[in-house]
Amino acid sequence: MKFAHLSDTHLGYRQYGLIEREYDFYNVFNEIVDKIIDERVDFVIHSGDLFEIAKPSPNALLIFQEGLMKIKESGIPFFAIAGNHDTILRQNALPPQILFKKLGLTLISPNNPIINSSFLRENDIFIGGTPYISKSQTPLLKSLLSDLSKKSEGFSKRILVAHQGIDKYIPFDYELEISDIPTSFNYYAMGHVHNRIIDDFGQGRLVYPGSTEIWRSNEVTDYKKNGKGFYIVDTSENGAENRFDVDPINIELPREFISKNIEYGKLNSELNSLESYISSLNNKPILNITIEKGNFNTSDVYKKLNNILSKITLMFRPTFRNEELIIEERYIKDNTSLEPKDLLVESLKSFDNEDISNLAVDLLDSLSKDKFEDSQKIADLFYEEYFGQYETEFKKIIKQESKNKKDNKSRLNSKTKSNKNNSNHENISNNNSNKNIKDSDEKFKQTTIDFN
Ligand SMILES: [Mn+2]
Repeated sequence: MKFAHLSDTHLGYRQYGLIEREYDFYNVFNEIVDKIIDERVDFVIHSGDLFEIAKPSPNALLIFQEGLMKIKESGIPFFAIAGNHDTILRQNALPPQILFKKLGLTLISPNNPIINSSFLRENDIFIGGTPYISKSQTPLLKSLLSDLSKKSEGFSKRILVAHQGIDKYIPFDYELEISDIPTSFNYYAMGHVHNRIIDDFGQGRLVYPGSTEIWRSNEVTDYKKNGKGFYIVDTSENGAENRFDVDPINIELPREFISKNIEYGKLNSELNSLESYISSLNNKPILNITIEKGNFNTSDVYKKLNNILSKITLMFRPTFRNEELIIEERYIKDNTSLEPKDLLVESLKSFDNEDISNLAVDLLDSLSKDKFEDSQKIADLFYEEYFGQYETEFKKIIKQESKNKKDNKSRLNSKTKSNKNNSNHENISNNNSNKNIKDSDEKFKQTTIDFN
């Protein structure tokens, strides 16, 4: 048995507000689709953050639709869960993946582990998982994981799919401690962490395929070390033990992220060599450039950089460490640069929260370019991520009350209800009556909504 595991494709993400970056994410995804088909896998697992936002643009939806259709035409089932980016923290909200049910995508939910498809049954495979669950709901997450562990008993190949941070790999922002995770699975198909991780855990392997493109510039280091792409997982049938071999399939990213420090005294020669290096590239790079060591007029240097670099890079971000200014800065605070971005990060240090710093930098960036719509989106996303859960706490109380009422009502209808509970997703999706559409809604309330 052989499957492809990928995650965090973030389709629709327009990094730095640049349409070229949006297309980079699409191009990488298309390449992955082709490679998945070439590999003749038995199925695909996508561990969340398929799209950048929970209400993707038609462009992003179309790219995914085309890719998924190719995969479906090759007879390959596609299993997915919703990540934090695919989740709207609102009652009755459905993840965008739901749109692709008839094109071969099956959403995995805790109540619906994948065991019924004929291929999986033949091969005695259990695939269970949960969509992203926020930190405030960790007890629920833990209990769902332990339920899934119980449900998987008796299957010979047990796969868990989740989109969560684990303290061992992401110590400042996680929902699960490694000891919270049941050890009974053979393969932990994880998403959320954007670096690539393959670890031994429990009775198998714990794997984060990482993001498929550079989503934040701090992912460059891992890209250079471990590459980006997806994994092919192969179980050899040799011996009694269930061995899951994990092989990376690397995708060369369309565009380089270059980080360059130049001493002011060597500005001209260094710029020349940088220019000739960039002209050897297929696509315009993103360039972070720091000019340091020397007394110089910042705006003169900026003009020079702009003349040379604006044409040959997709974007360049200059930082100036002018010695004269640095001396003055030391009176303010040691090692502080006068870049607005750095000052902002410095002044927000007391929050000790990288997300808040990122939010501020993103807003500074988009607002200074008068991108008000983008800024609003950035702020909305942050709000939903951070305060949606408090809002939800409040809603939970209201919901509990209405649930009590409903429970009373459903006791009266227990006969019909139990029939419905036995019906699987397929039955529901094939039936177009209003009643069943509502029922399918209800199902998602149990899976996605209760988690928020
Ligand atoms: Mn992600």
